[in-house]
Amino acid sequence: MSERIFLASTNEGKRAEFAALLAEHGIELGPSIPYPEVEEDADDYLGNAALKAAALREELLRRGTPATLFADDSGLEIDALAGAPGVRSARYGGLDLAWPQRRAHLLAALSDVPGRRRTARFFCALLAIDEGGRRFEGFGATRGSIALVERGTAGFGYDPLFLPEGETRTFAEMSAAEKARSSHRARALRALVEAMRR
Ligand code: ITT
Repeated sequence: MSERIFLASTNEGKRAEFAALLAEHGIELGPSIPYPEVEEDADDYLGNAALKAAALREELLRRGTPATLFADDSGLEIDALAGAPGVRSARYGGLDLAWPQRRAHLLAALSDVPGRRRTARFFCALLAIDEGGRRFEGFGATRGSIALVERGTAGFGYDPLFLPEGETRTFAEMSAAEKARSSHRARALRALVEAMRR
């Protein structure tokens, strides 16, 4: 596969994680290329990743610079909320909420749910398109639970609330390298790179 890959994402947290994760596979993350805003209205993660990847591919073709690229669609699935917020994780509680408010909204939704019933998983779907238009997929999940209060300042999004299984610290209390050891994103990327190198 190409040793450089472009990412279709507006999320700086994801971009930072991918730069480090890709380097472990000997792949460079290409610079951020703005692409027209995508309405992520697919029913599932892979469908939304495909919409973002297609938008960036179109932009690269329009510029006359086709290249291998990929997109990430991910989310937090909470068992006590029947899998919500899931594919709607970025919009949970309303599009205009700042992240501290969104996390507070989630904690409020779980206020009656005791620790042992706060099980959850992070899920990540990746879709890549190479220069020739071939598509590749990779999926990854990490099981854990939702903390009673938020803790930590590292990472992004729901990280201060997520306790990976077997850990006493949230993802936001870990270094990037520690999170990468068990993250849904690291697992999905491993599967994607394997599929592309097969
Ligand atoms: P792009 O679509 O532009 O990539 P986004 O933030 O909208 O950025 P998603 O549509 O995939 O991304 O939404 C997934 C949300 O789930 C995202 O906003 C995060 O807040 C959350 N999420 C996904 N992975 C996470 C992680 O590793 N840590 C914390 N939160 C995560």
